[in-house]
Amino acid sequence: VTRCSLAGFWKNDLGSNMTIDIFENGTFIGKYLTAVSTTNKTILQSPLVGYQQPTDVPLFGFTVRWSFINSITVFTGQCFLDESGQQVLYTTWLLRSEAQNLQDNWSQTRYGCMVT
Ligand code: B9F
Repeated sequence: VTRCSLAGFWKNDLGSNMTIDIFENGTFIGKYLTAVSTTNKTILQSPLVGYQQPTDVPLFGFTVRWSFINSITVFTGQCFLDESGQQVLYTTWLLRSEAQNLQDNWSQTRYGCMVT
C-alpha cells in the first residue's frame, strides 16, 4: 500500500479493537471494543461513526457511543505508513462522562493519545 485507509480491522496499544466500513464520500461507520474500562459494567461492543479526508495519509475523526455506560469518546488523528509500509493511526481522544450536577461539569472530560 502507498495509501492509508481506515477501512478494516484495527488493534491499538491498549488492546482495544475496531472494525471500520468506509463509504464513497469518506464517511464511515464501525464497531469499537475497548480492552479497558474502569466500571464494573460488562464491556460491550459499541457503535462509531466518523469522517476521513480522501488523501494518501488521511486525517480522520470519529465518535464512539459507549453502549454499556453513559459516556462518549471522540477520536481524531492521522493514518500514516510506517517504514515497513504498515498502516498506523496516531490518535488523540476526549472521553466525556456524566456530571451529576453543573458544579462537577469541569471534571468530567479526560483526554489521551494512542497508537493503533
Ligand atoms: O472506562 C470508561 C468509563 C466511562 C465512564 C465510566 C467508565 C469507558 C471506556 C473508555 C475507553 C477509553 C480507552 N479505550 C481505548 O481504546 S476511550 C479512549 C481509550 N482508548 C470513569 C469515568 C470516565 C472514565 C472512567 Fe468512565
